Amino acid sequence: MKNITEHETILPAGQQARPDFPRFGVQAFAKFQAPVTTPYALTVAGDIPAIKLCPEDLIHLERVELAADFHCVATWSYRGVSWSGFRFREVFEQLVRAQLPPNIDLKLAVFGGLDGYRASLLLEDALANDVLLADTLNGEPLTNNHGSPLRLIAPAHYGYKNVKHLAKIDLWCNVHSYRPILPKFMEHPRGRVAYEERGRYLPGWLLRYVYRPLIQPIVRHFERVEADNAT
Ligand SMILES: Nc1nc2c(c(=O)[nH]1)N[C@H]1C(S)=C(S)[C@@H](COP(=O)(O)O)O[C@H]1N2
Ligand SMILES: [Mo]
Repeated sequence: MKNITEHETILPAGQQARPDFPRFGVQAFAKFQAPVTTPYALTVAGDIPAIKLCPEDLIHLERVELAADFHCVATWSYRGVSWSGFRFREVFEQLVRAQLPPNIDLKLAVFGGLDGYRASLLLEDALANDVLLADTLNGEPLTNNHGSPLRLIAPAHYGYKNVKHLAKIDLWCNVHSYRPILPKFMEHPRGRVAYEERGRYLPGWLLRYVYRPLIQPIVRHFERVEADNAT
């Protein structure tokens, strides 16, 4: 098992630490519950012949442990969370690349969740050393709250790029082959935390003030739905 630690001592611009790690995201998907007993089935498609991957395919890859801070675009950060899983790069190089037509120039990876959520990364960003398909959080299998059975972890990118309940990865040659699920202004093509790429059109520092008041209502909404699900 390989270890990567990416814990920053100073929080990135505009971020504030939270003591807890809330379930967060698009409120329309709050009711979603991942099936508990079914193992993941990941379809890789797009401009390439579709490939289906299951846990038995990934188990042969090197398992990587990653300790990193998690930064939501709405300005909360949860520090020092530990994930384990497989590098997306390994999955791409060892399980996908061999099946590709020669000279194909893939540029974009679109990650889709079982709940209908999706987000994109430039393929170049997705192939970074610290981008994982994670199946554990702090040594335990992922729970529904944090994206069971498998989620994307890209710690250099805002939380909204870290797709939970991963079911599909579409690889495209054209970066425009993608209809964002979020309103377009909210989705930056890269979403890098270090450059405060919170959204398109508006500067990151301005979006801090737009998003920050939404944190508490969204966290409460997810908590309420979870309480209802439990009863
Ligand atoms: N499938 C799915 N993935 C998602 C979301 C979502 O609504 N559905 N929300 C995103 C957002 S905005 C954030 S901040 C993180 C939150 O992850 P957490 O619930 O583990 O804190 O998940 C991201 N991935
Ligand atoms: Mo977020």
